[in-house]
Amino acid sequence: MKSWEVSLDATGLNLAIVVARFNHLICGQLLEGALEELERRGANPDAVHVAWVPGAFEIPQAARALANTGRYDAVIALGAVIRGGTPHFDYVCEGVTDGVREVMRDTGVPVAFGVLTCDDVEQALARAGGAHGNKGSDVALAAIEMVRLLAQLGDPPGGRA
Ligand code: INI
Repeated sequence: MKSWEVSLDATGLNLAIVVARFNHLICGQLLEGALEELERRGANPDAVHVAWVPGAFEIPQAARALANTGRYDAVIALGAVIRGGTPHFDYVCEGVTDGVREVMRDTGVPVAFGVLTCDDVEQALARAGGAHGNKGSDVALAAIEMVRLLAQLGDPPGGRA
């Protein structure tokens, strides 16, 4: 059995981050986590471009536009949807998850999904630099991993026998 060995080095990558302003405190912390992780992994800060959008529902449209430029190896989507008393939560969650999946399917550009879907602000804060870590940092790693993996899949793992 052989597996592809994937580096988590972000050196030389061009990355776009789409981040929602809605629930700004939480999203700001997700963004900070993602930027710190990318820098730790060797990304050039000038090669990381951030697009703010009003809310999570708008993330897929911006992610698609960025992916279609052909300039970015991956897009990182960051947002926080918090359950209220109406079905709005479900529609926003469905819109952003379906939308991001369609962008990946249609463009082939990896889009890391860092949109929190939580019952309350406490759950979201715990995942935006609190007790459960920082989802922004986690999905930054996922983006790097997918770029590196996709670049290798045309060749067999371990090189040609
Ligand atoms: N957008 C979010 O990112 N998080 C939310 O929790 C949220 N809630 O609860 O309503 C939310 N709504 C706004 C939505 O994403 C759009 O920006 C808006 O509907 C305009 O299209």
